[in-house]
Amino acid sequence: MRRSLQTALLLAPAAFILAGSATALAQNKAMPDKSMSHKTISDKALMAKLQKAAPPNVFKGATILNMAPDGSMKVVRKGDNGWTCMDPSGTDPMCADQGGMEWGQAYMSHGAAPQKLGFIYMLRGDNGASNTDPFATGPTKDNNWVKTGAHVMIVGAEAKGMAANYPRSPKADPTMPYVMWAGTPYEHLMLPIR
Ligand SMILES: [Cu+2]
Repeated sequence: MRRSLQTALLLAPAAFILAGSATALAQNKAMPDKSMSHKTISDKALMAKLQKAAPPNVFKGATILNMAPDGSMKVVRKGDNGWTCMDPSGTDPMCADQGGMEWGQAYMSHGAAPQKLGFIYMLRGDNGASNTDPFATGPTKDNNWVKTGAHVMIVGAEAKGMAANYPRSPKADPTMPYVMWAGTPYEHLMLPIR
């Protein structure tokens, strides 16, 4: 990984998440958020959560990122298999490949999705998300909040053609494959696995 990319990655306030307001994310972009202190967990507790977020061998060789109190991501363990595991929101442990990481960074900075395919494991499920507003931070009566169990995500601009073949309704059925954030630059395929 090039140094510049790695640095940008480590300074990311909270990959993919729904923590912090959209405005705060837009203002901070790649800078740690000094205005609020983030909830942190020990590296050991984090490892236990991440271990079950992906198949054992994916986790075993992955780079592990933990969030510092200032919101920056620090490397707990440097991996060698191309995967990165983290739980920036504290409730959504995940492991992403390189394309998945680039997509997450694009999302956080409100930038264009990379012209790639990315893959993200979330085998412990998520804590819920608006299916229509990528930057919603909690359920409202009209933001189509949906909670999905164990799943994988196909992300990136290259996933668009594939996503066209799956349900794009604002009201998702999370027991079947569906498109999250349809019609936004961050639309992606959600694939429940049990
Ligand atoms: Cu997910």
